[in-house]
Amino acid sequence: PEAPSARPGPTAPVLPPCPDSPPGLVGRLLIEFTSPMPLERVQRENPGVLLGGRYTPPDCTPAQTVAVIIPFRHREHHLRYWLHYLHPILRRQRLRYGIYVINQHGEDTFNRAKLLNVGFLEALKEDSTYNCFIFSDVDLVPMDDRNLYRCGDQPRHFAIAMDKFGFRLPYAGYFGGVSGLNKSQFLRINGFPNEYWGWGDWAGLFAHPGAHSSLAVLDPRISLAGMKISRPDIRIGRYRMIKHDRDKHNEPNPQRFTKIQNTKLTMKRDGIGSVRYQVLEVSRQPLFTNITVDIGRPP
Ligand code: UD2
Ligand code: MN
Repeated sequence: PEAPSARPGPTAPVLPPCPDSPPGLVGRLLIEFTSPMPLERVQRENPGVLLGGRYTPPDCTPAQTVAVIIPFRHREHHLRYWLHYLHPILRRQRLRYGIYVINQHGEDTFNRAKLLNVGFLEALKEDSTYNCFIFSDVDLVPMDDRNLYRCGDQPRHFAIAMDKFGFRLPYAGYFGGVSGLNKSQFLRINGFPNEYWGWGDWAGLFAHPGAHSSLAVLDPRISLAGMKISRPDIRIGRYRMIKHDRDKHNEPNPQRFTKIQNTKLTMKRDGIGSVRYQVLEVSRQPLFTNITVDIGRPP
């Protein structure tokens, strides 16, 4: 019989720290989105994941506790693929983690960045030991498990080589898709803006092709805070995005370019320190925690 090693107490063995490079990673992965993915199957395949989508390695003590935050509305079929692929990857990476799906209530304009702010605060309410926050689109799956979902001494950009961009970085300051900051980095940039409604938020302002060069400093919050983006090797940071049309109520925001230029003026007052919202429901599902939230609507 197994020893109750997970239970705290005077007799619980102290597990060694998790290794920097986890053994048992497989490298390049085959990722495809052809046949539908029933949630029951994903649950069956991930018995070690605890209620709410929590996981702790059984054989070592990780240095960080990672909250994965997913902005969400009406993408259930994408979420099932995401859970199917990501749980085994994160497990192999020997992470202590939790999955938070931040579901925007209602049909007003979508606001990805504000949902991410909500995710940061709500994850910390669930577990104050979270010290690494990874913000991921629901439709992005890494193609290589050596792309470690951890935080470092600079903000980390994970999704650097996407199939839809020909597996290249679309432009130098690109920080979209999947990115991670530790708690102090996140607070240093005052989180994300709450005022970018619609498509083209802070993290992905690559909106018009050809304008990339003029938008090369796209994450002014990070550079204004004196930090630099860290990235994996281009051969490892590869991703597949599930093909999709633009959602309803997520139209490109025509003010996105002027807004980003004003970041220097607005970032102190608009961010994690000023986010207003109302949590409508927290529900712990077998593979993730769903937090449904009313974030209001654009003025
Ligand atoms: C790009 C960026 C994304 C973000 C966005 C601009 C990449 C790979 N991704 O994504 O990070 O900067 O541009 O806002 O560069 N979502 C819902 N329901 C909705 C609308 C959005 O769940 O109705 C969520 C979902 O997690 C989705 C994410 O928001 O993956 C980004 O929206 P998108 O996938 O429509 O935008 P996309 O692919 O152009
Ligand atoms: Mn997408």
